Amino acid sequence: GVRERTLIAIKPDGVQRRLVGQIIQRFEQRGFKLVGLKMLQVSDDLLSQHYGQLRTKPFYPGLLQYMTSGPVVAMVWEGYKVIESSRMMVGHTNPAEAQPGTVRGDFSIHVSRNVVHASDSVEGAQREIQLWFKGKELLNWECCDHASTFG
Ligand code: YYY
Ligand code: MG
Repeated sequence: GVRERTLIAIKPDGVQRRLVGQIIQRFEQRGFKLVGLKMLQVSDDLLSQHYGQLRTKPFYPGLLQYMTSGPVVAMVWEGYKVIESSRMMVGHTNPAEAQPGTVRGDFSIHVSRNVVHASDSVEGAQREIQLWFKGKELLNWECCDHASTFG
């Protein structure tokens, strides 16, 4: 829907490689609305809930180590079909298979350092947003060109 929301997180490699600005720019430019933003050191507890379904995968220990190796920039973006659109903007999980023009296709070569997270479904997005953000950290706002904001 129009008010759909998704969790986008710039992973430690994205922060360390100074890609935060370029990634945010892509979502602003597309026309999505930023409704939540914070930088955090992710805890093992948060990660094990976030990636719970991957617990039995061989790459899981490495994934946890990577995701806790430095700060992450977590964001909630809102807009029409933002979940599907942002998955396309982020690109294939494995950067070697990601199209040029996607974040992973432009900035990454390996699945273990794929720069960014994006929720993959309506249910997943709701679950992840609740996990990463408190309700009061998400802000509703209207653009300065919206009639309701005119004085
Ligand atoms: O949603 P997405 O990030 O594109 O992929 P997932 O299948 O949810 O896996 C989450 C995360 O796990 C992925 O972004 C990198 C890591 N990973 C990995 O290190 N090696 C794999 N073979 C698959 C996933
Ligand atoms: Mg996923």
